[in-house]
Amino acid sequence: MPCYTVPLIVVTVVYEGVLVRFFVLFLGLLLSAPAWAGDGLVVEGWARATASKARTGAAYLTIRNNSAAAEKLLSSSSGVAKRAALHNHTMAGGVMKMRPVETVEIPAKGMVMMKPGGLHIMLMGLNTQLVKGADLPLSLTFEKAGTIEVQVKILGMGAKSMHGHQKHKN
Ligand SMILES: [Cu+2]
Repeated sequence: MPCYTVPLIVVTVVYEGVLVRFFVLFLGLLLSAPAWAGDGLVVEGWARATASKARTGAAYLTIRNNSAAAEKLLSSSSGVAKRAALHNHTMAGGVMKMRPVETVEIPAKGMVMMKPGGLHIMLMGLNTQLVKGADLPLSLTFEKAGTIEVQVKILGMGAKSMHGHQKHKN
């Protein structure tokens, strides 16, 4: 079908950029596949890139609980930091404060989404820079699922003033 072939090539050339972008997007989707899935839990997440000398960082998880029983995130740790503590931001007297939280409950058939300004995993005593594009290893201990190892993508630094982490005391 030569009459179809020529327009097809033209269309392909014109849309090549778009196609490449779709391909990259598709790859991106593949890369952003859940960091861990099993036992009714699906864990995804990201961390924020840090400056070279930074000693603290933050990671944010989205945890889906597809089971009929509530689950609890009890603790976290990372090979690249002395501590990886569960933290939350709360408003106290009109001031945003960071507080450690004991556990993070993920309701049955529900989810928890950590995000800047809210729940996060606070990385303290970083022994390496969190470089954009690299993976951050996290070890997460759940009440029922036990300890699982995940790798989350390190994204750009974004808004630097979002957290008061610089003032954070270990
Ligand atoms: Cu924090």
